[in-house]
Amino acid sequence: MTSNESKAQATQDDAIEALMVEERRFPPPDNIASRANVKDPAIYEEALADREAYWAGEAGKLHWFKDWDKVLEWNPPFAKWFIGGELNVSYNCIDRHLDDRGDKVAFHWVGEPGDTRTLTFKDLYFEVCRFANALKHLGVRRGDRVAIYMGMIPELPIAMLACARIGAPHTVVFGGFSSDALADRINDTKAKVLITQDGANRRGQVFPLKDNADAAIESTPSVESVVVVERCNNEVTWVEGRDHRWTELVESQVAECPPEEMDAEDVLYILYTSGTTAKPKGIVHSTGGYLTQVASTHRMVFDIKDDDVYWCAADIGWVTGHSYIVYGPLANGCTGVIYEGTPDYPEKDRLWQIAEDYKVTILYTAPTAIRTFMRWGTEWPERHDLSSLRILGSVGEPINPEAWMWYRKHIGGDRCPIVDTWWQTETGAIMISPLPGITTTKPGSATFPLPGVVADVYDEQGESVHLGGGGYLVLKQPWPSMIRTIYGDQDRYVETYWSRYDKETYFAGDGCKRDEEGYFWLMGRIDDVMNVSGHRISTAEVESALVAHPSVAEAAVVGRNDEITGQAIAAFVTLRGGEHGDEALISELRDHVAEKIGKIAKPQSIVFTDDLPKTRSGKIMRRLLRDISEHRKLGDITTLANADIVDEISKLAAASPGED
Ligand code: 7RM
Repeated sequence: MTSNESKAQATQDDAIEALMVEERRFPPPDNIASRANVKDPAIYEEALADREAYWAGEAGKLHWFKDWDKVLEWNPPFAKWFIGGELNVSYNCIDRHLDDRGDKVAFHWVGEPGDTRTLTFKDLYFEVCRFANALKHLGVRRGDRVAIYMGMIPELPIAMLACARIGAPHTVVFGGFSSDALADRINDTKAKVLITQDGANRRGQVFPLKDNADAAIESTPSVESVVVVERCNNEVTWVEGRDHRWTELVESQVAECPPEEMDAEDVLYILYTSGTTAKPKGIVHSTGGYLTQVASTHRMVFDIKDDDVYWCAADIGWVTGHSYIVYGPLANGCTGVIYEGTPDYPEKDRLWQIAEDYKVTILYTAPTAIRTFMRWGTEWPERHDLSSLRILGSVGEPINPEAWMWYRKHIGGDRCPIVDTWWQTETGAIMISPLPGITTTKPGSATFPLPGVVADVYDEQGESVHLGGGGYLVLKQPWPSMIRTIYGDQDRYVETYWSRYDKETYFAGDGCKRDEEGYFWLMGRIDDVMNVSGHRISTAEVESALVAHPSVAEAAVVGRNDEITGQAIAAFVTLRGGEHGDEALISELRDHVAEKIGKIAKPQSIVFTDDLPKTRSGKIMRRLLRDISEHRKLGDITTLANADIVDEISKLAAASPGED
């Protein structure tokens, strides 16, 4: 990376200035390129020339009970895909693989305490059918909503697939959210049944899911029955008539349950995004369009072969788990790995142990996890044979070039392509990503929109910004797996996503720059963009510059109100391998940022901390750090993964005066 202070293109007109330049490039390795699922770059042109034909071709790889009459109906901002078509998601994920792959492993499951379970597609079929019948027995009918509040155990995907089988939209709530968060989501969907477990294993402790569920249900009149998986055998209170043990329920059910023939546009699920403020949004996903695009992108982006062992290490309660642990991989008949617990239990090499044990070939995780592994040091992956890996993926946040390089070297042995995949709960599936057999990657760039996806970067007025400039990411054409609405709030759907420019242009809310070669560089949420003396600077760039320093593992940067400059840059930094920071390191880091991107981006203050406040899916909560920096009363922190760190950071920040 080079310093680039006087970059001509970064004019004051840019909605967001693009300051850093990345020179490193990684073409696809021959062994991947020569046998890749997608080898011919002409696919981009072909898809662009006839998008509907392209997506119809992808949809045709699924099993449809009834063909669609029309590919797309676009009444902006409302899209319908594969109109008149009928299919069932659970049938596509399970039944149609039974003849050829009945005995193939669908999931290798690893419990945190060390117990394991293997489910073949045939096993999955029996489990899903029996539980689908159990749901029917509890009175769940097509169209009824079912809430799921569980940890990462096999019954979670089984429950989701059972819902899909009988046409009951599910809403999965992160096992780890509070009872209030659970109650809000149940009440918004008016779910009839809640599926949970006695407790969930988390870093050697039991997290009391059933207790939380009981507390939630006190204020959720819609819930008639609660299904409880016994996982931890912790003590729970029991309400006769309302509560049912999973094992007892399925015992009496037959292992056959005809799949409902669903309309392509029927709702598959509702998933709430933990919005930064106010009420969470219930993102509604469809059946046909959704499955088409998750299966298609999973096959292409991860280059899935029949003998792959694919591991998406996200939580199923996050959209990444829905699309790329459950629906996409199973639709492709792919073998997956699911791990119940935390990566540092019992030791910091747990993931590498599992990758070695199961000879994992594809690993998909988040930048926050990668930066945590960097902080723990290379000794942990070095203890294990990771030579089975062939492709690495990243999702959830901008990945700093340094983290990208570390991932490539220390996990991928310098041999695995990295696919940095940009997408959202709302997009349902990956939208911007390399294709591992075609795309030359650059560390930190999600590269290009996938075939069939039309993206652009706009300035304030809605003009496409010149190459080399920064602005706002937009999607200019509807796509099959797109959000259909916000549950119960159509106006908010239109207002949030389709009103910034016009009603045909989807506003993603992310800053983005494009370099001279047209590569997309995602720069984080626009609410996080700072304004320093009139320069619009993305937090992601300053964070990347900090993480490029050898002592730094992770950094979060926010703009704090400043009388002189409008905003001043406040940085929060965690150091690698238990290092401690002092005044000398603070000034070294400030100079380092100045050198990497320019004086304008020099943090005014730097606070060293052991951890950063993060959501459950690992996204840094910059809003909270802004509140801390500006000494405001802190808002709701219940959706935080590590709420205890907030106190510590507040104390440190109070004790640290800013420099000029
Ligand atoms: C899949 C997921 C969506 C937001 C999105 C971005 C950020 C996700 C990347 C990324 C840069 C990436 N769904 N984001 N992936 N930023 N590069 N590869 O994360 O709904 O939970 O979040 O996450 O800001 O808008 S999500």
